[in-house]
Amino acid sequence: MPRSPRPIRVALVGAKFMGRAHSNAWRQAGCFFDLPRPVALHTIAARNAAELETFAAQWGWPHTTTRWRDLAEDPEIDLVDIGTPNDVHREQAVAMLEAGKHVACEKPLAGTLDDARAMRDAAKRSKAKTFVWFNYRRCPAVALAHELVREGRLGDIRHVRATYLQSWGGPDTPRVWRFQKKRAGSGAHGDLNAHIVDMARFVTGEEITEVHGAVARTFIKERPMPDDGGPDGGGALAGSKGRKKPATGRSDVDDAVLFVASLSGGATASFEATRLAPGHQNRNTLELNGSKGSLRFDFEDMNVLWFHDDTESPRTAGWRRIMCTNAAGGHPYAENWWPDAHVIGYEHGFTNMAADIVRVLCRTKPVVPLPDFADAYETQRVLEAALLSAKERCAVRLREVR
Ligand code: SOE
Repeated sequence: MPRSPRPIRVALVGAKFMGRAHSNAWRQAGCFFDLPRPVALHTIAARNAAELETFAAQWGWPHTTTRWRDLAEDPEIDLVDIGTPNDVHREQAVAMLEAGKHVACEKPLAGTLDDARAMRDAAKRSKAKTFVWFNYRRCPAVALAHELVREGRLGDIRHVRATYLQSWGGPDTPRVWRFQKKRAGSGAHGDLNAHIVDMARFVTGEEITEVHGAVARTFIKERPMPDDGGPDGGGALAGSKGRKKPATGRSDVDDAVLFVASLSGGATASFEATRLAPGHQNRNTLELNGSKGSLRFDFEDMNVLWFHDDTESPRTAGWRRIMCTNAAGGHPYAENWWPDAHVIGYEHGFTNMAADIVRVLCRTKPVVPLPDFADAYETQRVLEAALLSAKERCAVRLREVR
């Protein structure tokens, strides 16, 4: 009877929104993917002891600790997954890398470029592997876009148009950590532009070379303090409708950042992130126009990729709506989920990513490339260049931001 391979034992720091998304992903990966080694949920670490026990029981974490440093000292843990606010990514990731643990960290890599650089350098010094949860790369439609560009179906890329429009940041939303510069580093910019900058780099395979101009806005400067007694208040998207009116606190981060840039292949690019676009709940969109065609993606219709093949005769050319769920058609991840057009959702991108992390740890190929700390650092440089451009009201070349 062949011995079953030793499981990859995972620990997770953080039991809020990303704690749920990641717990689900680690639990589901082995169910929907035929992986070289199984995943074992080992320990969940979070600050609030009462919440922790409930979370552990609900999600099946056998061990708990309120001291995240315990994870570095536990020889039974192979990978530590960091799902905490941006300001503690560096401390936690560096400690785990120095203890020889593999690290998967939520995006953005960090709240500041300095912290991100320290994380990148710690990863360089370590033999362990690193990953950053840019989960939208693993929407099948985005992964297909990546493949089509690589196959040359768009030709030379001329324009990238990316937006990430949300609307949860209204005046009733409490001053959770995402509205505190010292915790988050920036607001919608680091939270949302991080995703679309990564997607643009991933799908085009090119780097941003210059930010020509950026504008940052904080429309709501005072927010109700979270009334749950904790320093961070409710989850990321918690509203406060109906709550008693607590004191207010200053929001010192952007509610929106827009910027225009150039890509290394010569394309123009525009990026817009906001938490104040009523009518758009999680509208993460990307459009590419190339010399041979165009493609566009909208996360709010996440199973579909629109493709226009401009080499077709004008008699039949037009936007093609590709439902990216066809296993026989080789759509990324389609064979792991449901029959054609039995669509998948937000959480499946995380499960796809957990499966690809296991594949990389077992030295097998992920379906599409996974961002490590060095890759995510390139996105962080772009975020920093845009903030500099907005602050100094000038163009910023990426070579000036190291
Ligand atoms: C809040 O803006 C948020 O939860 C982001 O932090 C996530 O990365 C995004 O996937 C959904 O919205």
